[in-house]
Amino acid sequence: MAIERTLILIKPDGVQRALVGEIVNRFERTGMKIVGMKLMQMTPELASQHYKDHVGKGFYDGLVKFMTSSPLVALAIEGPKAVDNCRKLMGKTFCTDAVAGTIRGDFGISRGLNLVHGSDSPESAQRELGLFFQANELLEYSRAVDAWTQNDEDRG
Ligand code: DAT
Ligand code: MG
Repeated sequence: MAIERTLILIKPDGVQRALVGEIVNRFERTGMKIVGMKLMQMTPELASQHYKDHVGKGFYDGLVKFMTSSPLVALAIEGPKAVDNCRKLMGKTFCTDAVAGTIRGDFGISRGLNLVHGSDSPESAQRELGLFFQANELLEYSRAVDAWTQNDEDRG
């Protein structure tokens, strides 16, 4: 299965609500690997690059105001089909639509305050990871547990 990397952001509401550990755990416990992680504050410039596809939409100014209002945590997550797998764990865009068991369904009750961002394709993941991380901030390392989480071809 293709090993991918994806960008996850724990948005300002997640940090303010002290849900960083809980949300990291949702991704980590699947067996996916954290290959980059930092607490940072998003600038309006970074927001406009990150959300370039939403520039000009009605919700854009509110989105940027929210995303730049307080620190966020950027994560680079690696694993088999990491992009879709992370989106599955996050749930639907608006917490009001997200089902129980997903991050947005379990921890959110609003529309826009939806706790997490996750890249929506391997191409956007590559672009977005480049916005948030320098090349030397993304680490390559193996873990003993990888053999138990990623390799299901020779399990007998
Ligand atoms: P997602 O975060 O699920 O990938 P998106 O990329 O379509 O969703 O939108 C980015 C963020 O913008 C989303 O997390 C919340 C906000 N947003 C999107 N559509 C919106 C809308 N119609 N009204 C208010 N906020 C919206
Ligand atoms: Mg999106």
